[in-house]
Amino acid sequence: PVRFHRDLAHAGLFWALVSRTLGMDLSTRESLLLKSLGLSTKPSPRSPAPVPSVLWRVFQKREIPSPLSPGREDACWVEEFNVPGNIIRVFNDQGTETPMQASPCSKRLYFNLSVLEDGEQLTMAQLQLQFGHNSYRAPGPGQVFELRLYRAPPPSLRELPSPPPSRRLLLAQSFVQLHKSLLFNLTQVGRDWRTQSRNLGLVLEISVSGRAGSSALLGRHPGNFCAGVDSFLNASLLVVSLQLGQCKAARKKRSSYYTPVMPSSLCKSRRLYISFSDVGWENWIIAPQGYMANYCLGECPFPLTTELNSTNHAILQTMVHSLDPEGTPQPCCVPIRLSPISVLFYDNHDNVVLRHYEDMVVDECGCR
Ligand SMILES: *[C@@H]1O[C@H](CO)[C@@H](O)[C@H](O)[C@H]1NC(C)=O
Ligand SMILES: *[C@@H]1O[C@H](CO)[C@@H](O)[C@H](O)[C@H]1NC(C)=O
Ligand SMILES: *[C@@H]1O[C@H](CO)[C@@H](O)[C@H](O)[C@H]1NC(C)=O
Ligand SMILES: CC(=O)N[C@H]1CO[C@H](CO)[C@@H](O)[C@@H]1O
Repeated sequence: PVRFHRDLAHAGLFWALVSRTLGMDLSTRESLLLKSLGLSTKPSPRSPAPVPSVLWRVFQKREIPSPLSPGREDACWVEEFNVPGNIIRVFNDQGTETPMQASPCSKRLYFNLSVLEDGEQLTMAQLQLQFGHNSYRAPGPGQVFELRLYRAPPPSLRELPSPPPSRRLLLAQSFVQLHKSLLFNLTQVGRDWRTQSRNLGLVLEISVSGRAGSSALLGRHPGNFCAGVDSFLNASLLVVSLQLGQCKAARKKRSSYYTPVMPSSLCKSRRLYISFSDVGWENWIIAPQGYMANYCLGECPFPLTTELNSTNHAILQTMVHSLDPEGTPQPCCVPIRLSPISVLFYDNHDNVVLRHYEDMVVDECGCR
């Protein structure tokens, strides 16, 4: 007999394997699987951005836990940023249709956070501005770049004589050069976008000021500079969130990736490698390419021994089964200890996501 825990991702995978034999059609199987991974449809990235190096770092650290901190591995804590979380998304700027405007150079930024589910708690949001050149130096001596970030104002109605639209300054900072990459803490803004359900985006302004006079614009060709900055500027928002229901207490990582192969019909964990390309997911799952998921199979015969990790109930059930094989089934061989994995993938909007999934690997089986 097979029992399903449909809220478990692993059960989703197991269900897919079993349903193959039950003749369930492919699309139903696949949508069950995707649902258990928190996705509505199968992503098909159109113009996927490169995976940010910070996500590779977090992913690799989870794959190969540091020997310096054994046992300190907590799936719902992101060590790199020192915040709670089990999902990390990198949103690409979608405000690119509006080109950079001159005088002062300004650019609209927009990040669509609506993919965050209601149960997710946003624990961090960080804006990253990347400049293509290693640095832009301010045009004159004593001059600096002034970078201002505003919440975008609501769109003005054309019929009314427009008062200057109200926009709120979030931060203002000066830089002697615009470095390769600048990071800004937008955690509060990200939270507001979610709770007030009104995300109008941001306005980024870059100007030059300093000794040469506050009105000094960007050199002799402000327009050119702005066009240049637009083509050399990429904005993205890294968001960490925590889905409480999917967090279990920290515990030890599985000790080995494989279970010994011993011919036996008794209940135990069997090796099963799930390859994401076998299920046709290789174009949106970035890493891993597959993993050792394992499964439980075997008899739970009378008399049950302690090796079979049986409960008192299971022991009684085998006794009744031995007396009445027709009326009472044997106990089931089921997972009793599962461990998590992390998956790096593109979601339905080409954002890069690193998500931690509980209960993806069978570590131990038992008769229940
Ligand atoms: C944000 O994404 C959702 C789908 O997740 C979509 O329905 C919505 O229209 C998007 N909003 C904007 C302003 O693009
Ligand atoms: C911006 O992103 C595009 C697309 O991923 C990439 O080709 C380009 O090199 C990036 N530019 C910078 C300045 O990082
Ligand atoms: C970022 O901002 C949030 C909310 O204002 C604050 O709680 C958090 O400590 C800040 N993080 C850093 C690294 O400064
Ligand atoms: C949870 C538990 O009791 N696990 C045990 C199941 O059986 C194996 C094999 O005897 C033990 O190693 C586990 O500790």
